[in-house]
Amino acid sequence: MNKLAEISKKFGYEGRIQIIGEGHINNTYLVTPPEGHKLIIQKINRQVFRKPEELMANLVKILDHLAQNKYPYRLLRIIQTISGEPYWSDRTGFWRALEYIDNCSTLTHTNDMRIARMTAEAYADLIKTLAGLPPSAIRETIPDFHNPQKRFEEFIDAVNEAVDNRTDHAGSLIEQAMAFRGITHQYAEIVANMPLRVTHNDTKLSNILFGKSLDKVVAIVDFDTIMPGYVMNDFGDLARSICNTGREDEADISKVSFSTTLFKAISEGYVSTLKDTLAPKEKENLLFGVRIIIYTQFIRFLCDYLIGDRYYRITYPEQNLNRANVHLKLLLDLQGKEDTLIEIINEV
Ligand code: GN1
Ligand code: MG
Repeated sequence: MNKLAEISKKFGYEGRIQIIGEGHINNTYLVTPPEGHKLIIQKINRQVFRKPEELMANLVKILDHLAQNKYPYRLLRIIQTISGEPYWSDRTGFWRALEYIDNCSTLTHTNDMRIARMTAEAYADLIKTLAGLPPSAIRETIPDFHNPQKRFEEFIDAVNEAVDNRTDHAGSLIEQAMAFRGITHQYAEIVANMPLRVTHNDTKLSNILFGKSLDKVVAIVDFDTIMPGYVMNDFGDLARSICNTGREDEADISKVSFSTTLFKAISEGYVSTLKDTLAPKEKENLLFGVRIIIYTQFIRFLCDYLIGDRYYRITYPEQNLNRANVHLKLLLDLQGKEDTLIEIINEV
């Protein structure tokens, strides 16, 4: 029996197994039995999530909290192994299973204001419902995940340890990453007295399950990086994902720009949902969150390209270079549109 079928059996499921999802880190499979419910099995990447047991303990707490606090979307139920464990761990890896929510659509990209707004409202609803869960109750699944200063240090190491002739190839990107470095100091000042709360930390469009006809949000998925964080980072990553007029790894850079109309849609959705939840300092720095997350993602992709693609899954050789390039373009475009964006965010 092949390994995946064997793992699936540990959770009491047998059936057709296929790879699904858009994730860059974990491996996700769908098990379709001849009849009855389908199952998701995931192999957690232990290089990235060093303590998957803590990740699972977080997940249990988060799901419980949401279930008990009128969370308006469906939750992914954890499916235990037949011997009643919340996961299966062996020589081949750390495996967990989740209930599959059928009849949904996912998107990696949109130019529809309604979808942008719905997505923003959903991620804002999550923040709102998690507001009652103390950050100290949740472990950091990846330490310094959104710490731009740490990311910058990693980037400098990557420049020094770069493989092949990748520093030549990425010369102008490296220069730009250095030129924007001041933003990491600004971040440190801003977060010095910013409230910590429990945040999602990976608020991209593809982590939303919509109804088949894209009429509503059914569920938010990928709770693995839910941990103590700053709301501006969630808003920033949402903007990075939704407002990009191109794909995350767009090779034709002329297709990439930061859409102010989509920004207006997500700002309205996010702020209207959270107006009574957020502190003034959190509201004031939402736009800074966009800048810092786009910068951080830029150097994270660049870093991985330089060290030889060891972190993110790639499907073709220069994908991480493309991803970095896209984020630099977004950062530059954002700079040019700063006044309009300030106006939009102040208005909402
Ligand atoms: C990774 O694996 P996935 O696709 O859920 C990454 C996020 C990035 C995202 C970019 C643990 O998320 O931080 O924003 O790629 N997750 C981790 O698409 O590094
Ligand atoms: Mg993720």
